[in-house]
Amino acid sequence: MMMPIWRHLRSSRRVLGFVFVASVIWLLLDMAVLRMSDGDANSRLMREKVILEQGLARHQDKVTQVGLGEPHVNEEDEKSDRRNSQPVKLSRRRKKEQVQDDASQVKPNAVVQDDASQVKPNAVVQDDASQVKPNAVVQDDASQVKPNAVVKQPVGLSLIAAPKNDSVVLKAEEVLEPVKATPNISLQASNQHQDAKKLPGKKKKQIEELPVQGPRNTSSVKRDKQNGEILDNNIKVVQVRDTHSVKASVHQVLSIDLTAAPRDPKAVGQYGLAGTVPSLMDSVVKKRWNEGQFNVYLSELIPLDRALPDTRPEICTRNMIHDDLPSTSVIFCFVDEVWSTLLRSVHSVLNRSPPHLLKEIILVDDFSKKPYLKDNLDKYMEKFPKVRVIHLKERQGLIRARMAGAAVANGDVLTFLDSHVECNVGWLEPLLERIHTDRTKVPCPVIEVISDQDLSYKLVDNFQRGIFHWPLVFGWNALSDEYVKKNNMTPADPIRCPVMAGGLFSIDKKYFYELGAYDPGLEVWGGENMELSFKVWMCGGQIEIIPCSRVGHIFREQNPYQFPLNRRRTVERNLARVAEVWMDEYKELFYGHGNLHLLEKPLMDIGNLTDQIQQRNKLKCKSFKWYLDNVYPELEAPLVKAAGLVFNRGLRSCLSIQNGVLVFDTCHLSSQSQHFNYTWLKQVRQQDVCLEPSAKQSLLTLQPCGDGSSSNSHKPQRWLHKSSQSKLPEHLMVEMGPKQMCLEAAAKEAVLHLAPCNANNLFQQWQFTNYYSE
Ligand code: LR7
Ligand code: MN
Repeated sequence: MMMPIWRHLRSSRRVLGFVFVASVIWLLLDMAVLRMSDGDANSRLMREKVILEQGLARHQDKVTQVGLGEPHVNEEDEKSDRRNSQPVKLSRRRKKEQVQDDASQVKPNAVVQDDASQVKPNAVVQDDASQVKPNAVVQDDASQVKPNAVVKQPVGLSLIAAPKNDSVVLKAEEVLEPVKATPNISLQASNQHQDAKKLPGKKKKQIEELPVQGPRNTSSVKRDKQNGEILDNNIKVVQVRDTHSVKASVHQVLSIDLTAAPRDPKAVGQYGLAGTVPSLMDSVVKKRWNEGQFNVYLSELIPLDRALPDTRPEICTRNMIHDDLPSTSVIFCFVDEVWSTLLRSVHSVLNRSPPHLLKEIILVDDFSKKPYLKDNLDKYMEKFPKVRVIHLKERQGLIRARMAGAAVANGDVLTFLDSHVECNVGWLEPLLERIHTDRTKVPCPVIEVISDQDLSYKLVDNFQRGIFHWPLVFGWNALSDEYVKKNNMTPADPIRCPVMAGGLFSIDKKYFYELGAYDPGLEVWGGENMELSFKVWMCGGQIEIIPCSRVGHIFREQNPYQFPLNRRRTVERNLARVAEVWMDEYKELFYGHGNLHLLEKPLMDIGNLTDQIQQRNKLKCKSFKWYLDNVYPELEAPLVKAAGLVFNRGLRSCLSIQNGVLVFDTCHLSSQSQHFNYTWLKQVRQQDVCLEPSAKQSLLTLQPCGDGSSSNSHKPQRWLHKSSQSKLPEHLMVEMGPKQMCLEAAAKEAVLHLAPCNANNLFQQWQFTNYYSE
């Protein structure tokens, strides 16, 4: 009985042995096929990653020589490159040491590397995206883009690998304040950051100017001499150190950069250096400036795939990333964007994103007028199957244009970018990693500066966060040294931001829709960054800047496109919608800081807000007070400008309401009937009643307080007091028709009336007990 089983087992063993040997051969063959495969960059990437991991797992130091491939070659070259290439392509930019500024070496007249001429004049794909929001008419659905379109798949993919660290264990860490990116890593921050010269940032503009969001404090990036030497030898020497016990589900951040070995190292603007234009071209530069409100002429001289200095804090290159990150759709919306900058933006994504994470790039043309953004663009992009172009049939403004892009996106995550950016090495994974950790996180890259003048790429100061000043004006603010020290922060740790800049961020697609996306009532430009930030924070999410993700953006002094209505009014109206929906009683601070005119409804109709308010209630979002207390406690936000007793200097007694009548009384701090507030809407009020001049005589009455708008005839309740605009700051001044009148205590009868303003009259001078704001 036992024998047959034993024999059977023996033969099974043989079978097993055979199976094992066959598997090994199969595996080897498989690897060979994988290596031979000239398939997409994705499999190449995976292959190289596998090899990289194998190489790293050998527990011994070794030196690998790496040839630098060209970033863009044709298919034949690509194959031969593969045949000849070293099995492991590792490179590591020696960016930190021996930094040398040799911008002077850049040839001013380098050839423009725009290869649009090579584009095959192929069919233009047209379809309509039925999912797009009501008004956003979409013409083009690139999901139908021909799969066999010619793709110039760049080779020379190089994984910029840093030594792995044994002690690294990726933790699904939760956000405490401050956020620690990689809690178990303690490595030195990049010298480049520490050494970089700090250039004085441009001064913040006044709130009232409603500026295009301003430039940032930057340090100029200098040319990497080491990199230049490497290029000369065409060889890179990379130290690969010991590593083991890295969890199977994570890998070291991929630092893909197909531009790492540029074809023309001397090209204008190469490595993010400043470009120069011969002075005889000044007039052309000037003439073409208005096309984009930056140096459009120079931009055309710079390669579309120029290399950039890797500006990440060095520690970032050691970060561990989950293997199963969500994929993303990158959405660029644009109106009349300059050709070279739009294409440079797209190429920077294609060249520096892990292909398996980049589901697609969606270009939303917001009804541009420039002809080159129509067929030419479609044809150019046919070469890149991942790129889809959507032409809106009407101008929607950037907010609804983004929603049109989101509506047709197939990725798990939406990544929005402005259309004049350059994504830097390793930019994408750290963003997606944060969402993978927690889908309610909304990560933003560090936004670095591409100069509007010379298009140089400048890194910005560390530890900057996005904030706002009244009345909802975006700004940057550095975390204090004490804060950084106290919390033991490294330059790679995520930074919690009260608000985002607006243009560059990733968000889980489902979460974006759960939040109700953007308010579609926001027009053209502005305010949507506040809206999304408040919505995210108050409804349970978080906005963060991820220092290991860096993207350059051309900061401009003016918008280069038309606003269908006046720019200022458009932005004010958008902000008023945001304030009305999200800011509760604090909206008065928004109006009070120079926006009282927005309350005058006949002049400014901010539209219907029912859906937005319903959405907020549905999500049971927290109050604006909670937001201020927990997210942005540094903001000065007193609910009233002044409060307490209202003391008359002449009469030396205090205003009081007794039996519904205004009288004077001996001042008593404890007397509630003597307590008044001076509000942001300029009302002098006690509970719900407000001081208001009677229509006919110059006497005073108490009236229910209005909402501050003139439409319900409560404009007379506005009193000017302690105003910088007033020459009589101690007075309480009110507009009576064309003239201003002042509140005066009649000396004898101790009653109130209005009188022509008189600077020296003490009976017209008033003092509240406490002032919270000038
Ligand atoms: O009607 C329009 N339709 C569009 O498609 C108007 C604009 N756009 C496009 C435009 O082509 C561009 O790609 O929208 C994008 C943003 O417009 P910009 O570049 O004129 O804006 P900005 O960089 O001056 O402004 C910042 O604030 C805006 C407020 O609405 C947006 O949020 C921008 O995305 C945002 N940009 C950034 O956050 C980059 C860093 C700036 C800072 C600080
Ligand atoms: Mn922009």
